[in-house]
Amino acid sequence: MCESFVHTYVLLSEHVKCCHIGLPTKTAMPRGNLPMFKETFMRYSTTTIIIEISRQGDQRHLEDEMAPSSHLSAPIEVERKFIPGPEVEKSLNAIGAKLLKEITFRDCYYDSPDLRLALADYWLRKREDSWELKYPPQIGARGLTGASTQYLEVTQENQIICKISEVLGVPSPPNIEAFGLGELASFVTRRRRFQLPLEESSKTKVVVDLDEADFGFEVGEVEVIVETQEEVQNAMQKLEDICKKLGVFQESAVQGKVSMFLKLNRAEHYKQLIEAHVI
Ligand code: V4E
Repeated sequence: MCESFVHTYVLLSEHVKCCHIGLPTKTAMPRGNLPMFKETFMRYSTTTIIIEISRQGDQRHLEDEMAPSSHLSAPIEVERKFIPGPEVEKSLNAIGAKLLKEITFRDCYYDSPDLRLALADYWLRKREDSWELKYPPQIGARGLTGASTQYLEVTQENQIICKISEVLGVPSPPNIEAFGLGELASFVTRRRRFQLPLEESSKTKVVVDLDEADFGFEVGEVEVIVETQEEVQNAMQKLEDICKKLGVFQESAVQGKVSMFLKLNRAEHYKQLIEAHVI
């Protein structure tokens, strides 16, 4: 239950109207009636709730995150990593990929001393000045399937706090720093992002990132974003086909930057995560 998030909405509104499957639609709840509001949503917290802030005429979606062990419905990032050979840029050109941008950023990953986040496959990082959390879309499942991964990525601090406090089993603090987590990894990436031409009859954008980390490691990644779990399998097949077209297909999973950083700099942590089949 994420109280701070509920507060934000309730206190902003004069009347909070809620529509919910199984609830009478447009039930008006007067400002300040937090106990009743909470009780109602605790009982009906498994599907989407729409909260309408009547004074602002503003409609927002508050997804199932209010249930203690549920997930937000955010877009799913489906990715496949590869080792970028010397020919990969030529292959990208040959299939009509366009360089979208070149960026450089520092990622700092944070965790508890006993790696409770990473062991649950939750990855909290600060990319430059912005917090980001990646975690598997299905509760209790890993993000890695075969050589592809699927993760949700949330960037709103209140949502990140909810998720982290759930995983750590602690109350939500006022900000992310107050969890008191330590730095797990820190490195700079130079990224070149390419966009592949849209296929006929498909709206799915495919991007390829070529990353160079400052500790002397290079990795590539093909990525698509999908909206639902039903689309993940097709997306994984698409990534496999693209890797084959680019001549970078490898059957087994390719290590990412964090994994390699830990191998080189935090051997104990690396061993622990390998043994737990998280990386
Ligand atoms: C998810 C994850 C980690 C966090 C870093 O994620 P990654 O996609 O490798 O980083 P990056 O910089 O490409 O993020 P983006 O900019 O695309 O959001 S560290 C380990 N994992 C899990 C994991 C795994 N078990 N296996 C593989 C192949 N990748 C990631």
